[in-house]
Amino acid sequence: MSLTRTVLSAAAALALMIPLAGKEVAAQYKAEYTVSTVLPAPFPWGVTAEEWARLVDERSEGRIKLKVYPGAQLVSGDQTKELTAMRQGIIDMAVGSTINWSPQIKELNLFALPFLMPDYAALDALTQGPVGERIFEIVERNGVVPLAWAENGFREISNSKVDIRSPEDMAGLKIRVVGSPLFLDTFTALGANPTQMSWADALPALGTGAVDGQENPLTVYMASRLYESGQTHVTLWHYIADPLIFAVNRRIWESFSPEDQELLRQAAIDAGKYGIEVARKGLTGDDPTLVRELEEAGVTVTSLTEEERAAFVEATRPIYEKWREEIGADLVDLAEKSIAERAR
Ligand code: X2X
Repeated sequence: MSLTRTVLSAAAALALMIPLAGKEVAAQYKAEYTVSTVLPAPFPWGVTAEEWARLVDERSEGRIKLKVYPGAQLVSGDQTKELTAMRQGIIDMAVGSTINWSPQIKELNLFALPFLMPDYAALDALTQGPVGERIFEIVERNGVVPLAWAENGFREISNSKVDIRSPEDMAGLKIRVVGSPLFLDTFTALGANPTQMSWADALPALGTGAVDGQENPLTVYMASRLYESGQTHVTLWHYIADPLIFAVNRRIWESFSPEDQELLRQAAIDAGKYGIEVARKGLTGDDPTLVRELEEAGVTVTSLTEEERAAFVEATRPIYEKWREEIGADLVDLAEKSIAERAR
């Protein structure tokens, strides 16, 4: 009897499964996947994420829908919680900055080592070379699946008080930084007074003068119109650059068919390439339009001579050495080697 019942229920289960198995795999997919970013379009970061969503929609013929949630709103603006939330499945996907994920993945501090990367070729040598591969393995070990690189950009410093040409000029300046310990070390070593806050809190703090300055790519400075918040002194010191990583929660990733995984990955690679072009537009030697626009907006733009730059490098060297150990000397060595051998 009990055997019959078992057989019957097994048959019933099988009968239930058949229509499922016959259906499109897509039926198991979510109607929409959340994609977290900090900055929205028209910032290059938001543009990059939107392009990913557009490509995925187009290439899947509407089967897979990604929806971008900027402002780190899925973690109430607390951008340094984004990775953890994605790992836990509160967020499905993200296009995230290495800075914001570095409190959880210490190796990502590599990109925030002061004056490690002198130019775009150096940044590319890291993300597109063995360092990038190793970092993706580490990210994957940390519970999310990385797909491709994009870019926020080289971070320049602005403030409301002085033209910064030397670390001495930064004495006592209250500078807003992201909530990542390496930034506190760097700005303290430079004699400034760093204060950690999210980007959401930074804008009002700059507006009221509660803080004197901030550091972000010029694209971010311009799109946020920081010159209207009294940030009229900008120094182009290119001290660090933050790449962006496209990533997916592991369980969500595994729910996709291999073909759709490939579709998502290729769309991320293509959106990343496009996003990097957008992030660099107007900021290269061939096309310095963005720098001109800053000057036209009444901003004093300071470029450093080799000697002036050297003083900043020297002042931050102990921090670089301290963090070499934190990040892992092997990885930093590999990065230095990749940069020394970069194609130019
Ligand atoms: O908070 C910042 O400075 C920003 C927008 O650049 C990042 O999310 C790293």
